[in-house]
Amino acid sequence: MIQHLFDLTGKTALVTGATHGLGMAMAVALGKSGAKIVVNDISAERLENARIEYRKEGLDVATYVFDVTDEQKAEEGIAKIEAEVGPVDILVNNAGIIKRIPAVDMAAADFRQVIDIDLTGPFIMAKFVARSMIKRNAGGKIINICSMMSELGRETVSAYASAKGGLKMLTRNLATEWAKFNIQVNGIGPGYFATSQTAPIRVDGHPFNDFILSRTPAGRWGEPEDLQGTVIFLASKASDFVNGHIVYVDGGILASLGKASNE
Ligand code: NAP
Ligand code: GCO
Repeated sequence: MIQHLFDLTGKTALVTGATHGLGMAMAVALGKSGAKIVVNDISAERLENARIEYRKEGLDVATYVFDVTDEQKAEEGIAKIEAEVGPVDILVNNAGIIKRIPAVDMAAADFRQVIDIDLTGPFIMAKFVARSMIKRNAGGKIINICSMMSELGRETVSAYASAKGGLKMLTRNLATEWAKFNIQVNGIGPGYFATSQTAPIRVDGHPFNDFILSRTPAGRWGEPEDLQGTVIFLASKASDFVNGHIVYVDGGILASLGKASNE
């Protein structure tokens, strides 16, 4: 059956920052497609709470707490996962933060922290996972969670846009470097999604909420479940000849100039 192209049975998928939000939705999709799920986060408490939520979805996940920006802890964490759960076949670099601060007011330390978590962290994780894939001659899938800000700027998110723009190019570069090892490195670029990260700008009546509803041709915020088909595609055999591609799941934002306010 053609569905075998999307079957992840026997695979192990590691999703960073997946105690809620987009990461959890993607991890659930990969788990329901047959993969063994490993969830990372920076908070042991949120990992424990998330385990309960995953169980409600019928998934018994493994959890590992470490900071993706800490190279030694990340290397140790991945080694522990591979020893206790099994080799990582699929990595989803989902962990990320945003700081909404006007550039003229942003401290370099704040800028650096966003770059560290949103760009350096994915590099660190991809490096150690790919090192193992290459050593095992196993191939694999690496999926980086990019953003509309990989393509567009907007006020107050200079660090985040720089990180996510860099993550698009890191995706293309690693795809180039590792394709010969049968490792496909791609990205997902979500539009504007209803999660805790966007909660402050999504409240009813908030000007940005109204803006996004008019700027998105689909006329709604994305729901985390809207990413599930795309992450299964990029994690499965179905994308074995897809390299360095960012799949934008944005309700049409990047396709559209937008509409006049009186339309
Ligand atoms: P979120 O709710 O803020 O979740 C981010 C997750 O990353 C949290 O679980 C957080 O852990 C974890 N995290 C933060 N720093 C970490 C670190 N150093 N090491 C390990 N984990 C860390 O965000 P989201 O809305 O689900 O977004 C997930 C990803 O999609 C992010 O990369 C974001 O930039 C991207 N994205 C989001 C949207 C959107 O509209 N929501 C659109 C495009 C792209 P704690 O909660 O324990 O701190
Ligand atoms: C913002 C939002 C966005 C989304 C996402 C869009 O403040 O503009 O948080 O950055 O999180 O990245 O794709």
